[in-house]
Amino acid sequence: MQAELSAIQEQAIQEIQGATSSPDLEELRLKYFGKKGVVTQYSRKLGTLSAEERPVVGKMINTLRDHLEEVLKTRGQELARVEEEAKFERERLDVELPGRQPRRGHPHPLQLIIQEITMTFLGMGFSVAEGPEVELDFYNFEALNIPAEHPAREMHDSLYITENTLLRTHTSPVQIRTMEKLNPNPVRIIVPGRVYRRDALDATHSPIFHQIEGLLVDKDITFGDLKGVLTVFIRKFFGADREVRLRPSFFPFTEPSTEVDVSCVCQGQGCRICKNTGWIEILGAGSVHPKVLAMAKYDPEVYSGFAFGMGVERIAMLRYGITDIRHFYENDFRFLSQFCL
Ligand code: FA5
Repeated sequence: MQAELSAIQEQAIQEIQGATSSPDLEELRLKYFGKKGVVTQYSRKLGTLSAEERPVVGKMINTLRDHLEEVLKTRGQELARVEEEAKFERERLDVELPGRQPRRGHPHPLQLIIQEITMTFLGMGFSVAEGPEVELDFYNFEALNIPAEHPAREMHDSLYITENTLLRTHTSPVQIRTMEKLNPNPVRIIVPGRVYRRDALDATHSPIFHQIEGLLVDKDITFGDLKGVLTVFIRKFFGADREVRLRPSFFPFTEPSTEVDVSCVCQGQGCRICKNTGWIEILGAGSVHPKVLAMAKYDPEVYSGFAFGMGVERIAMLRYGITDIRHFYENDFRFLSQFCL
């Protein structure tokens, strides 16, 4: 039996030291010490031995058990260390790696233009007013001296919601709404906002675009004040060397009316931007029509004023040299990221 036990010990040590993982080692532990394990079987046989043999064999089995348990423990520790190292390697985290930067947002180029224009007028004492985009026919047309059947309604291809409500075709209705609110105080407002027209989308037209309206109403306001304010704005926005030109025009809500041109960067040499004219049209304006003042219950004998309105997209196109209005709405990151501050 001693020889048998020695053979078992030799084989068990070989197997234990050859184990390559903790589960393999556990299997070997069961093979030798489990309920039906090799060493366990020998312990059970002790009862069948004679009284002289029993202590001798019992001692041999105990020695074998102690030895194998020691070898199992040592191998178990070795494997645990190797496995832990492998786990660390697998899960290694480089805490010094620079993180992924979230992409920073920035204002849309149209917002940049609106902000810049608004700031210029705030500096001249104007304040910002707003009005609804879904507007009553009364404010969009009637109160601005554009009665039903007036040919000027055709200039604005409108999107009606009901017979009486439409998506505003310009920011001018805010003139009336603000005058109603502030009456009889003076008015000095700038109105940035979105407007809607049944225009087909092309390089210079969009069915949804932005305008900035201006309105100043007080006593003794003249056409000269309009020219002065617009000249300050244009030189600040386009450059100190720019000239301003007023051409006669027509709007039902201003009298007299004018279209305002700014001299081109080519300084009259003629270029593609100004179509070789040396001038670029940027806004419509005029003295507030007495009928419009009266509609908002300002006495035209006492009060006078001026108003102007400009298309933000067209001004942004001039400022940034953009040749197609559609770039503003397509949200192409390659385009938008050029306006990152
Ligand atoms: C008006 O809308 C007047 N309310 C402006 C005004 C206000 C005049 C106060 C006098 C006093 P007009 O229809 O011309 O005017 O439009 C003003 C500007 O909006 C145009 O000069 C142009 O720059 C811009 N615009 C007009 N239609 C479109 C469009 N479909 N897409 C982009 N911009 C447009």
